[in-house]
Order: sequence, then C-alpha cells, then structure tokens
Amino acid sequence: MTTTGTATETTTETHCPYCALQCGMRLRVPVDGGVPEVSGREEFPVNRGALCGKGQNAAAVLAPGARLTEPLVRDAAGALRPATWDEALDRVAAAFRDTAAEHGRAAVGVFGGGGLTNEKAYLLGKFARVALRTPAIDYNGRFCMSSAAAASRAAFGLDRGLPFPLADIPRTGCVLLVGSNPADTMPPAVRYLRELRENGGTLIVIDPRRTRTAELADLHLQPLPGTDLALALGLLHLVIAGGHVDKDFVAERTHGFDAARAAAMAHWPERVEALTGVSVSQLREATDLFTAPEHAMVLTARGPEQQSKGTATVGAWIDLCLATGRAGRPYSGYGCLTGQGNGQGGREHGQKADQLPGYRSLTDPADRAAVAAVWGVAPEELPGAGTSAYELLDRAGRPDGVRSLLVMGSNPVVSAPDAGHVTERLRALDHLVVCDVVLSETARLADVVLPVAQWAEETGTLTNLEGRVLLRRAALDPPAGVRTDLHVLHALAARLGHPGGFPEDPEEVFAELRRATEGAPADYAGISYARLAAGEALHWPCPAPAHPGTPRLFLDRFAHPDGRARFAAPSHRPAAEEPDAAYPLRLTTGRTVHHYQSGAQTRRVPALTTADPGPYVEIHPHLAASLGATEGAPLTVTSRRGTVTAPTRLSTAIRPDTVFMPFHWPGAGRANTLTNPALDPVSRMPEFKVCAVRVEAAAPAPEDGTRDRVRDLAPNGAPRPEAAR
Ligand SMILES: Nc1nc2c(c(=O)[nH]1)N[C@H]1C(S)=C(S)[C@@H](COP(=O)(O)OP(=O)(O)OC[C@H]3O[C@@H](n4cnc5c(=O)[nH]c(N)nc54)[C@H](O)[C@@H]3O)O[C@H]1N2
Ligand SMILES: Nc1nc2c(c(=O)[nH]1)N[C@H]1C(S)=C(S)[C@@H](COP(=O)(O)OP(=O)(O)OC[C@H]3O[C@@H](n4cnc5c(=O)[nH]c(N)nc54)[C@H](O)[C@@H]3O)O[C@H]1N2
Ligand code: SF4
Ligand SMILES: [Mo]
Repeated sequence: MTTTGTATETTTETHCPYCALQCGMRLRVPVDGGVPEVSGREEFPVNRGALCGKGQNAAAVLAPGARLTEPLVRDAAGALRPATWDEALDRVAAAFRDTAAEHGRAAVGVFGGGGLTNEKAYLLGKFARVALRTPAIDYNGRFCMSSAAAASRAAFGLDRGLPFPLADIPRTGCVLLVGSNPADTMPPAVRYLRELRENGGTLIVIDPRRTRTAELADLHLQPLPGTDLALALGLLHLVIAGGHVDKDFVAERTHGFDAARAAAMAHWPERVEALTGVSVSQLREATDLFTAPEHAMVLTARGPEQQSKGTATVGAWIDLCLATGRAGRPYSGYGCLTGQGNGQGGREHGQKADQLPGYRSLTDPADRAAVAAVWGVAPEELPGAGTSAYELLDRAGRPDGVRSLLVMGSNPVVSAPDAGHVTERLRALDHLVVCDVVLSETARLADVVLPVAQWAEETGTLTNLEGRVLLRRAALDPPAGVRTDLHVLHALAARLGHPGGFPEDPEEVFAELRRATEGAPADYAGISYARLAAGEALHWPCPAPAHPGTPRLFLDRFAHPDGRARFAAPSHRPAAEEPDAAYPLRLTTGRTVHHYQSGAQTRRVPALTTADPGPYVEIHPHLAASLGATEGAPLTVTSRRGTVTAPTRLSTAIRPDTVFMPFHWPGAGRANTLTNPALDPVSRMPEFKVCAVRVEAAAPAPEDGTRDRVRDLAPNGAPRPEAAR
C-alpha cells in the first residue's frame, strides 16, 4: 500500500526523518496545503505504532516558514542574498573548477551525512570519485559509528549494526547495554527491553549516569567515562576464572582466544575496580547475570564507541561474547545500535573515505574494477582513499587540505569536536557550499546555500539499525524554489562535464546501486522498490530478486574467508586526556530526548524548544555544593579548547566527578567547544565521550544567541542581517 486519497486529504505510509529506528509513520496531507498530520503505523514491526516526540512533531519543519525556500549566495559585501538556481549552481561549478585548476582535484572536498538516503549517499560518493575525481570525501558517520564498524569488521568480517532483528531482544536471557540510552534516544525501542524483563530476562546497563534506561535495569554499573575497555576485560577475567568459557564454540568458530585470555588475566577485578570505579561485587554480579542464561547479548552505542580507544573497547565487548559462545547463534550476539536515520546504509554506499558501494574497498583492485565498470570509467581513474571527517575539517583551507567543500547533510559547526577550531577552518575555505533544508549554523558560513527537499517530500530507501531496507515515500511536494539533493548532484555533474550518469530519479539511482553492490558484502542486488512497496521485510545481504533477505547473520559462519570470528585481545589504556590539577573533572556529552543532533531541525519545532529550551550542564549536588552552584544558575565549563556557559541542572543521576552536557546547541553553550578531537587510531573516531574540564560558578551570561530558532529567519527563510559572515 502506498498513497490513498479522499477529496480533502491524501494518506501516505512512510518513515520518520530522524533516528535509526526509522519508525513507520502515516502522513495525512490536507489537499488545501495545511500542515500534515503524523501518526505511527501499528503494522510496522519496529515501532508498532509508537513515535517519540521528535517524530510526532516532525511535520513542523515542512512548513515554509521554518526552512529555506530559495538559494542564497554571498555578495561582495559579505552578506547572503537570494539567487536563482542557475546562478547558484553556476557559481558552485565555477568554484570547484577553479580550485581544482589552481590547487589540484584533491583540494575539492565533500562532507556527507548518515541521514541521507541510500540513493543520495551512493550518488554523492560517485559524484566525488567520478565528477570531482577527488579522494577528499568523508561524512558525519565517522563521528557516530565508525568504531563499532571497525571492531565488527575485524571480529566478524562484516559490519551490520544489529546482526539480528530487534524482535529477538525479548527472547534472549540477558542484555548488557553499554553506553546507550534508548529511553531518550530511541524511545519506542524501550518496549523490547521491557518485554525482555517480562519474559524473565535481565538487563544490565553500563553508563556513568543513572539514565531513564538505567532505571529499568536489574543492575546498573556506573563507571568513569572512558573506562569501558577495562570494564569489559574485568568481566572477561571473571568469565574465565569462573569457568564460563564455551570451549567448543571457541575451538570451532574463533581464532585468537589465547591472546584474549592473556589480556583479560592482566585485568583482575581489584585493578578494574580501581580503573573504573565499579566495585568488585558489582563486577561479579554482572558476570553472574550475563553467564547464567543460555542466550545473552551485548549491545553498544555511543558511550563506549566515541572514545579514542573505541575500536579496542568494542573489540573487548565482542571478545566477551565470543568467549561465552554468545555470537553467531539465535538470540545471542553482539550488536551496535546505529544512530542516524540511515546510519547503516549511509556508511555502506561510498561516502566513507575508504569505501565504495556495498562496502567494497577503495584499495582492493577487484572492488575498484567492479565499481568502475558500473560507473563506466577506468579503474585507474578512481581516486584512492581520503582522510577521515575530522582530519578533513582540520586541514580545510590549509596547503595540504581542501580549499572548496560541499557539505550535504551535516552541521559540523555544532556537532564536530573542538568546534571552535572547526568553525575557523570552515571560514578559511575559499568556497563553502552547503545543501540543507534549513539555514544551519554551517550554512550561515557558506558562500552558496542550496535549499533542498526533505524526507516527506521525496522518495528514497534507508537501512535501519537492523539492516532492514525501507522505502521512505514522498507524501507531498516540496515548496517552490526547493530542489532535491539528487537534482543538485545531477546539475553540478552536468556543469562539470558529466551530462549522464547522475540520474535525479531515486529509483533509477537505486537500480544502479543494486548493480554496484552485486556480489559485495552489503549486497542489495535482490532488493527493489517493488518488493519494498509490497511490504516485504528485506535485510541485506539480499543477492537475488527471489532471495528472502538475511535478518540474522553469522548463524552458520562468520564472514571471514575461513568462517571464524577473531578475538581482538586489547589492553586497557587511559583516555587521551585525563583530569589533572588544572582540569580536575571529566566531561561527557550526549543527547536529550527532545532534540536531534546539532538541533538544526528540532530547534525549529516550537513543541520541542518549549520542552527543552537550551543547553545545560548536568552535575551532582555534591559537586554543585563545592562550587557554590545552584539549580538554573550559570556555570562555566573550561577545557583546553575553550569555555562555555550554560545553566546548572542538578541531578543525583550523575557521578560527582563527572559533568554531562548535551550537544544540541550552538553559541555560548555549545558542548563541542570543549570536546577533544583525539582520534581512535583505527576508526578515526573522535573522543566525544571524555575530556578533562574545570567547572566554575559564573556571573550571568549576556544574551548569547544560543537559541537559534525559527525567529532567526525572515519569513521566506532568508537570513537576517546578523547572519553575514
Ligand atoms: N533524542 C535523540 N535521539 C537520538 C539522537 C539525538 O540527537 N537525540 N541521535 C541519534 C544518533 S545519530 C545516535 S548516534 C544515537 C545515540 O544514542 P545513544 O548512544 O543512546 O546516545 P548518547 O546520549 O550519545 O550516549 C548514550 C549514553 O552514553 C553515556 N556515556 C557517556 N560517556 C560514557 C562512557 O564513557 N561509557 C559508557 N558506557 N557510557 C557513557 C551517556 O551518559 C549516555 O547516557 O541516538 C539517535 N537518537
Ligand atoms: N559532543 C558530541 N558531539 C557529537 C556527538 C556526541 O555524542 N557528543 N555525536 C556525534 C554523532 S553520533 C553524530 S551522528 C553527529 C551528528 O551531527 P550532524 O552531522 O551535525 O547531524 P545533524 O544535526 O542531523 O545535521 C544534519 C544537517 O543536515 C540537514 N539535513 C537533514 N536532512 C537532509 C537531507 O536530506 N539533505 C540535506 N542536504 N540536508 C539534510 C539538517 O537540517 C542538518 O542541518 O554529531 C556528532 N557530534
Ligand atoms: S524513535 Fe527515532 S524514528 Fe522513531 S519517532 Fe523518534 S526519532 Fe523518529
Ligand atoms: Mo550518530
């Protein structure tokens, strides 16, 4: 079923614009053009009708007053002014040509996003490699899931967020949830955890804060931020010492256990207690809960992953699964809860600096040849691998970096680590081009802003956290003056000498994506719009039109050539920045239930800004008392990278030696002014989850522009004068 209509409205079955759950939604659009009405779809198995507040209010950003409706170009005086599409696109093409001519093709870069559909992610990667012929492309998924992806690839030979459907969770015996707060970040998924407990299973939550998710748990471990690696090794130590190793599984289906055992034996419980702050008795309790049932799962999210040792940390949690035989079996295994709407598919199809569509590798000759054949170019014409997202931004405007940058689907001025520095680098570019729905903080710095259509206005596929491919259908037309991302790529490619090869029609792009991924690890060859529209649940790999898809991976073999999983066997190491006399506390960062990411979209939704109007610093009352801080009074937080000011939020849920800030706001309360861009050596993931800070009670801040809301835009979506660079 697709779209049905009456005389007064049409109804379309589609999906939410935001997170990786991709809740099924029904959109009722009044024929006379009023605001569409959103409701959850009971028959969609992932959310079964439930939506969180962000989803319920998603239609607010469709209103012309909340968004951009015409291209903007920067004029000679430095202000953004409206322009025609031809003028804006001509200017972008000329800028890219000039930069390439003067500084070489690698000086033109692309920065994508995990919210883009598979079609957009695919065409953006092709645009970089074929139309721009640059290696300089990466995307915000590097800030999101790259550590879990790297660890899964190393362990299992393949990376798919969850190797099983969410519906398996209530059927396992124990879930160990590490650094994940679905009560705020994926509310409809909490039902699976409740059902687990109703069925007699147990839930262990590992988080430095007693979150609403931790409240649901049988056991909450509250470690110091940045110490999950030691914690995992401590549990593995107790598993081995307690005789809980599944020797048959280890012998038949894995490699490398001896090294993992040696690493674990060096992390005895008392040492782990000293490193993590989690008591030996709690470590024992967790080990007992995890090993007692026949089946168990470890699920990680950004807590343990967004660390400068995120890959090793996830590797240690996977080792715990492998040692106990909890992988590659029904109702058991390791999974990563991906984040963005297309956090999964967005990393499969070629926006990542080192990857081609279908998870093919840019450094593998056979992979290069396969994709080059689909693209109609010679393999040697494809550029090599580029640098990671933070490195790309860090070098922007420098002799060894990009001079012109196209940003599509990210707002790094708010969301990148050490965001003050990143903002300076973006300002140093010769040309910044931003394709966005709204005038984001990054778009405000651009030389050209291209206003694009959004979720409900265009059709495309997304791949949710289970590897389930979904058809998100257009429900209404975009406002006049707005075009699609696919159109932008098509029109720019044509201006850069590629009149063919960049279709604007999503189904045509998907047909090409199917061919480009045929035989690849993430094989979409058997998936079609027709099958998805007919309601088939298709998880990749799906290599042929008659193939039913693969909801559960690894049941017979892991994806390494010999079919065996690999132990990672890491050892603990400290965070890149540990507290000292000058910066005595740890800062960790994350999310609140009402806002999404950089807030570019949700800060424009009145219901959400009313519920959560601005940034804050969450601190324990004991710490607050020692600082003389009171609820609501401003606090300054200083790291080696900068200082922010935001109101105090007292909470006994957080460790007294740690403070927490959500990262959804720009301006004086921007959490990423503080964060440490120390990178994981394997995944190049920055350390968002721990840095050293000093906290002081502050004098009240002046009106600081931290609330970038609808009122910052003129009714037509154009910037008010203060937006000039
Ligand atoms: N409301 C809302 N929902 C979202 C998003 C959003 O912005 N807002 N974004 C979506 C995206 S892209 C993502 S990636 C997901 C993220 O989803 P989550 O990973 O659930 O979200 P976070 O708040 O980043 O981090 C989760 C928890 O990690 C804890 N944590 C902090 N430091 C550490 C540590 O060192 N170790 C451990 N074990 N835990 C730690 C934090 O206290 C926090 O409760 O959410 C998705 N859903
Ligand atoms: N301190 C700290 N920082 C973090 C994190 C953290 O936990 N702590 N988490 C990190 C994580 S996990 C993530 S995923 C990143 C996310 O951070 P960002 O990459 O900034 O993500 P969004 O805010 O979703 O930005 C998406 C932008 O694209 C626009 N957009 C939406 N849909 C489309 C579309 O279809 N086409 C185009 N062209 N534009 C579109 C939106 O309006 C918005 O401006 O933040 C990271 N930053
Ligand atoms: S949980 Fe995620 S997908 Fe579901 S309604 Fe909320 S934001 Fe949308
Ligand atoms: Mo994310």
